[in-house]
Amino acid sequence: MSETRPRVLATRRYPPEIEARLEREFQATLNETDRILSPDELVASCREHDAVLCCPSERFSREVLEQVTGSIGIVATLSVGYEHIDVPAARDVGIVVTYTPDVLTDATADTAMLCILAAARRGAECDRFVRSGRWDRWHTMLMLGIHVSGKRLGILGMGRIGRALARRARGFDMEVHYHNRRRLPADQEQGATFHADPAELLAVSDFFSINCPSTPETVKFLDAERIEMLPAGAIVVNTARGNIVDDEALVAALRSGRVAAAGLDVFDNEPNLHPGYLDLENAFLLPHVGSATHETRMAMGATCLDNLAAFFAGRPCPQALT
Ligand code: 8YV
Repeated sequence: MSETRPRVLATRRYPPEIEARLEREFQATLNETDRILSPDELVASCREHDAVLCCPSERFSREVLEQVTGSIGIVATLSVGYEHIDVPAARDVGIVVTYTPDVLTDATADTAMLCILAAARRGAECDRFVRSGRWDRWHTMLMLGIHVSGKRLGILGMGRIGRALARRARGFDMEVHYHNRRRLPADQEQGATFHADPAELLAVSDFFSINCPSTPETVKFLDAERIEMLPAGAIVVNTARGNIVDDEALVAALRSGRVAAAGLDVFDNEPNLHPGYLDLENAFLLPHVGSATHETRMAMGATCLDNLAAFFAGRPCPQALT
């Protein structure tokens, strides 16, 4: 009997449990080497499949979507960010797009808190110091950092992750301020102060955390001019997308001390980040691990597979963007 299960292209390696379920439920094409497909390879491969499970490493531009629409019915991205997919174009050509909100909120907010604490208390620098063998005695001025409790945290983007970070920050006795496209209702604001003008948020942010999506409006938001609006010696945290920061400007501000420290999980053009960050002791750098816990990655994979299953069963996809 010929195989009738839908053909799903997995563009990257996914956790073994997720790939096993993919193979049980679908005719899956796995990417054993995890090599990132070129746009041409992506189109060619998509044309032989009914669905694609992807990551932000694959760009589904209008051009790509228009070429694959005859075969691919659904693009399920293992991410909450979807700037790599032209969603209006997908809608135009009738391709369903699903993503993975909610399940990664806590892990990503934890990572933002990690960045706040590590940047303020010189986490990575202390670790490097101990390992280097240079720690010969304790003294009163050893590795003094910046106090977190009582400080003002400015959050740019008060969506699910921004709000989860605000909850954590309140536990550290921080005063929460935010800017968002829309002011939140009081039950979601939980006492945080709304600033309609982002410049006002910057001016009060002892700690400034980027938690908004990358959109044409937010790309290079934190540039030299806006860095100047921060209080002197502020700390910058980014767990959203690298291109929201102007790296040249942030590197210069970290060098001069205008910005005291930064905690960064994401970078423009990652993994080829601006080389200026690499020799800065006051930059705490992570390799885009915001959602990287076993539990969260499993939940993200399960969300993608549930959406694929719903699509092929003719049911509405629970996390559809189109
Ligand atoms: C993931 C992310 O690391 O969800 C997102 O938008 O950036 C991260 O959670 C990445 O998407 C893995 O595919």
